[in-house]
Amino acid sequence: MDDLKSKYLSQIAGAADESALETIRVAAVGKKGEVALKMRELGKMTPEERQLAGPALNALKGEINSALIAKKAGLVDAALDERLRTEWLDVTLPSRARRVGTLHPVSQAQEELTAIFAELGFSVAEGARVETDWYNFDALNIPGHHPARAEMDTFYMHRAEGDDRPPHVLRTHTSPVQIRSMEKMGAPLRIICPGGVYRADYDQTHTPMFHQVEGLALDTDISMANLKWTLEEFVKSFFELDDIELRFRASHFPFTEPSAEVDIRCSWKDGTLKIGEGDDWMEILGSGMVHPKVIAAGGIDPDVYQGFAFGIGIDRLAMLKYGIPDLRAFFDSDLRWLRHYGFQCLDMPSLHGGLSR
Ligand code: 2NM
Repeated sequence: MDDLKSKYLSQIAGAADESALETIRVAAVGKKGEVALKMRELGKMTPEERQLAGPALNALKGEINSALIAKKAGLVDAALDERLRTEWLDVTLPSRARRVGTLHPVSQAQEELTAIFAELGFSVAEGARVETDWYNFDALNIPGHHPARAEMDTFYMHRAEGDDRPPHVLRTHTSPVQIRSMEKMGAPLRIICPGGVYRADYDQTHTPMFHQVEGLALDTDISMANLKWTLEEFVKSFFELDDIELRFRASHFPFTEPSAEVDIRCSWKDGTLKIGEGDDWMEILGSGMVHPKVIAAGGIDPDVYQGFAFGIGIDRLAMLKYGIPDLRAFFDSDLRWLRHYGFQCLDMPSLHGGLSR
């Protein structure tokens, strides 16, 4: 019995896991285990022998069972310790950036320029992309016969059969939003209107849908000087340059008088464009003092209020700032292109946080 006891207690002590322990349990104290076999021999003993062997076997069974229970508890503890050691997690670590998609360069540029103009006191106004011809053309001093209507390559929406009203158009610029804002909010007014616009034009540098931001500042004492300063501040901030030089070239738009196209100083060396220095100029936007007829169309008295306006192509700004060579790739929805040129969605640009990190 002492042999049995030392054999099983040492086996139990050496068991590596719960299944080894179970094998030992079955062999030692199971129904057909060694202790049970010994108990069956009690019947062949004399009463005196049995009186000694019976309690001794019971005690052995109890000792083995106790050892099994204690060992099992030890193994469970060890297993838990091992899990705690290997599955350890530092919950104070920053979360891992997970790519669920990227922000399109046009959206990134739009967020950046919105942050810049917000700092200059401009709020954002948005509107529908389907407009009446009045808001898209007439209110902007572009009457029906005006060549600008044809030049704009407008997309016209069909009216129902027998409906003789003029057709709706896909807006060719975001100016209709500015007219509607003048009607709604009156003057003084400082807004930018970013968004998609449409012109029937498709080649290397034109897509039928592109993005524009137009700005409008109306007050009782606005001049070209305010326009010039505002645009210089914007261009400096957007391209993150301390020194930029703008060139205002006389131009013509139906909705502004006087009008100016604005160029930025740049250089082309070895096929790479550098903005802010060099001997070249590149046109980046159109601008001017809002035509009195346009102010009146917005329901505001042009004898009291005057203002400046400007229009910039967001897609081209994005190409220039992020070094994207091909405009048409902007609208291909190619995931590899988006992963390459896209921005992290949660990195919202701000002047204090940095525009494009
Ligand atoms: C440009 C150039 C010059 C412009 C005018 C207006 C409005 F609605 F206020 F009259 N918004 N934007 C404007 C002026 C746009 O784009 C090249």
